Amino acid sequence: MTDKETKYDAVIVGAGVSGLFMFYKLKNMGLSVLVIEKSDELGGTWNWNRYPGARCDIPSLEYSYQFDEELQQEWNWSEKYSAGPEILEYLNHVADKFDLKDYINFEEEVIQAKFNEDSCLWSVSTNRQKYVTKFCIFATGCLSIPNKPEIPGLESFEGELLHTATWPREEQNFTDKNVAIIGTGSSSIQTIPEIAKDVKNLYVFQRTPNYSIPSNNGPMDKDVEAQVKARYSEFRKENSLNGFGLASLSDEAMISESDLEEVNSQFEENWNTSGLAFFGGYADIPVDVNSNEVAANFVRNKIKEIVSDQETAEKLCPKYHIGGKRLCVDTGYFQTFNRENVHLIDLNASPIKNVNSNNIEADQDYEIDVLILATGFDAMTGALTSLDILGRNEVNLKDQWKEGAKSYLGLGVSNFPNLFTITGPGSPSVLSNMMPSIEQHVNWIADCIGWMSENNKSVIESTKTAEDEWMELVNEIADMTIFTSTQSWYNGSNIEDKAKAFLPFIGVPVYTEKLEEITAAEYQGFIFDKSN
Ligand code: N01
Repeated sequence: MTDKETKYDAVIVGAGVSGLFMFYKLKNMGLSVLVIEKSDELGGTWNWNRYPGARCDIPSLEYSYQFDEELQQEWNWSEKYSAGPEILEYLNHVADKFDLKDYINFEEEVIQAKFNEDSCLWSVSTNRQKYVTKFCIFATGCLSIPNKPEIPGLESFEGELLHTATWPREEQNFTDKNVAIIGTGSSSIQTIPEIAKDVKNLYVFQRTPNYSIPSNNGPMDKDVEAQVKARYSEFRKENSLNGFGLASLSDEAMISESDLEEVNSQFEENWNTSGLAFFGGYADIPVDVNSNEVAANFVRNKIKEIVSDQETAEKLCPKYHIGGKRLCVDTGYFQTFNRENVHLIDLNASPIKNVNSNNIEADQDYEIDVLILATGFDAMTGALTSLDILGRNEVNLKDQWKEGAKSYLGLGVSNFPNLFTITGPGSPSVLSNMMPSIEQHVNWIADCIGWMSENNKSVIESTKTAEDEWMELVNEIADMTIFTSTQSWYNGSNIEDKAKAFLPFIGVPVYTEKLEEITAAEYQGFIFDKSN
């Protein structure tokens, strides 16, 4: 660390989808801004998760920025759902078009951010140097800290050990190799059909099965693209009025009020067309356990139709409410279990006893060359609690959040003045289309900073009362749904020692309405220039 301290108006941590747009906004406001990025490339999620089959499960025409009309008109996606490399290409195009790259400090890692109560400035320390900034903005993502669970004997494995969330850039050659994969969440469900094509044997170690809906992906329909582009802003607006902020999730019909035969035929159509939107096909799937069970049963029956071996099919059928864990979208996942070289191992019946230099011991010994961890993330808070972020009285954010993360609107945290989080806990984030949710937060933060400047305010901070009441509301809404009844990364259940608290705000339109009300009331719940 050098003594050199460079002063900025804002430091943005992370150069993914949110960091790039945040930088664009503040740069255009004439602020001095630094972006610090750990990797040597931009792209966040899409830079790190380069496993075969990585693909966005939100349609390409929705998973894209809307802040610039020329950008959204000029970019053409090749498929209905974009693969990771194409999204990376798009983000690089955005960075080039708006001249963002030269201002990003790549391969620099933030270690500590500390608020100085006398100067009301943040000191941000990295592996290279120290910066001083008025605003500190964490654009660190909701799913960016890989979960590496303790698996007995893992350290003694001598083959190739990979994690889907830190996949190497070089192409991996699995031809004729015995490969094991632990975990069956979205990442695994996307990569298994790809990896299975080349390997000698693929051993899938499953603790909990997942519901997955076929993506029905294909080349971009040029007519659909033209129709959307002709009315892009209305299309975006309509989507933002749906519960999860996605197109075609607005059906008002209830299973509880419908004829079951009709429901099943509608499900059949949704199965063949909709992907994630399957969950929104009926308005009561997220809130009524009986209706949820009808949808869950439809998917279980599909699994049993697709998978030839009924013992395997039964193991692949989830027993919890559909949607309780993040719904997955796949390209031929269940079909892959009909291949002779793919084997499902149920960890509930026979847990992993040990990993040795070249095998995994469970119900039997599995000799392997490659072990892939597809074990997910320390979601929503991990990227913030893995750093030392010190606020007033040097309180550490990780200590303040020990009993559960609390944030006001997912944007600000009490005791942490002039610190903003993009899609933080308590905002729709992971239960919405991340792209517009990110844009909503970035626009809000930029407007707030502009408003502060116009109104001679130097320091903004949310109050503890506002934050407590907000998180109560988050939980009240969640308790009306099936989301809290399942162990998932939404509520911290996947990480030992993490507080079990439900973190996303359910309902994009309600969230937007509240955010607008609070802003119109001159940032109600925030205080400005609090004396020390
Ligand atoms: O992670 P996960 P993911 N022993 O947490 C298992 C987004 N995403 O990387 O359920 C054995 O879902 C764990 O088992 P269990 C998307 O939001 C988006 O797959 O805890 N198994 C589970 O099966 C997604 O939801 C896209 O019992 C262990 C798996 O590992 C989120 O990222 C694509 C274990 C982890 O599943 C996370 O998905 C991919 C252990 N000790 C991902 N520990 C898009 O398309 C954990 N597991 C945008």
